[in-house]
Amino acid sequence: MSATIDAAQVGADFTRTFGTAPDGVWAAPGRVNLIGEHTDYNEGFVLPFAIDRAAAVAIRLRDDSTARLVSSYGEQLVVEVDLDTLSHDTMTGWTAYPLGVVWVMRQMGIAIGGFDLYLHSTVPSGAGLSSSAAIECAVATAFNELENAGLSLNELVLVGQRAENEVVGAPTGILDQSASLLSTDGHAVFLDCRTQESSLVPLDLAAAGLLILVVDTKVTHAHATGGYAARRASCELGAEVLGVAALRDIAAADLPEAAGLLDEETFRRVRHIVTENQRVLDTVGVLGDAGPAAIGALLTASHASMRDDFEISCPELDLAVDTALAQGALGARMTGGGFGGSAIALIPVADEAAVSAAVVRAFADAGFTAPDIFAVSPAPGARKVS
Ligand code: GAF
Repeated sequence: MSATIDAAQVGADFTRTFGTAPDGVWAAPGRVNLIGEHTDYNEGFVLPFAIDRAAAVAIRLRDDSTARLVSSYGEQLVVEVDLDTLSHDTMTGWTAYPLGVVWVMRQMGIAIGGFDLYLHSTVPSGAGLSSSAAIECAVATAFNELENAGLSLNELVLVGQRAENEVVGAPTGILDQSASLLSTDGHAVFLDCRTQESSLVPLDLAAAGLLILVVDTKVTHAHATGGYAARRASCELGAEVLGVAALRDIAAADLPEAAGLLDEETFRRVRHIVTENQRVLDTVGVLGDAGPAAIGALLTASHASMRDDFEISCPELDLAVDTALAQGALGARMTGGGFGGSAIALIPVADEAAVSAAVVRAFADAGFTAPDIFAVSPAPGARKVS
């Protein structure tokens, strides 16, 4: 599957499916989070960038209240619903992402009527690269424009997050939607998740002779269940016991005292968030001073913190990171929510083949499913593409 979205093809697939041309095609990218994991819902800092893999939706408005949705994935069955009967707890499968966004926007008073929608995505699902946020942001961007809703990018971020929280049922933060909506080519997005203030940080990997390799371990995860929610609950407990609004308010200097107030496990969860916030700030500083070649140690320290303190890594992610480092990566870490998904490695361009081969070999030797490995670079955010 080609990673690049072919807007004309998506439009043609819409026309073939529904018999008329779409009103437009909108695309929104997946993301790699360079650093700052699980800090978003603790009102802290993150530093993601959009990748050149995206979800694209072709949409045509109808003059009734029917929505018909088709995805290029699988059997291409038409899912048909009456928007007037839509309820936040009845949407299932992939259509929960586009319909969730429509439900939230209608809740906000935006008069979205019936529509036909065709989805094509090149963001692998379950790989920790925000395939769901990519769909949400493409759909939110489309209806913001089609209905002249006038929502700002930060408001669209919150639309996507509400769809994820209230419809899909995943208690996620604003990292993924912010990356998908706020990114521009060649930059990472430095975001303060408390205020939603953001700035663009130049990330010219090629000029430094570097690239970021993604290792999709093929261990899939879902944030609506299990570990993600448990980590969030631990963080909330930590903040409550420490008497702060969010763990953002705890500084490294507070950790010795926190250790005496928290049970051992909650303390390690808190320590990850506190040190990870500092690593994001440090990474932004180092990028501005010495450039990307100097951030490797921060990335690797972030992985160790997620593996040992936050306990969201898995053997496949650890093997990807360790193998890349042994093969000369400047830094490596898992990216995204964890419990599977992808690792990233910052490597010299010349080492791409050797690092990839070493990781493939290590996975085979360990008896793991073969990983998917590809290079990414900072790409533009959500936009109309046709
Ligand atoms: C997932 C969530 F959707 C984000 O909000 C964020 O918490 C991330 O995991 C971990 O940093 O991608």
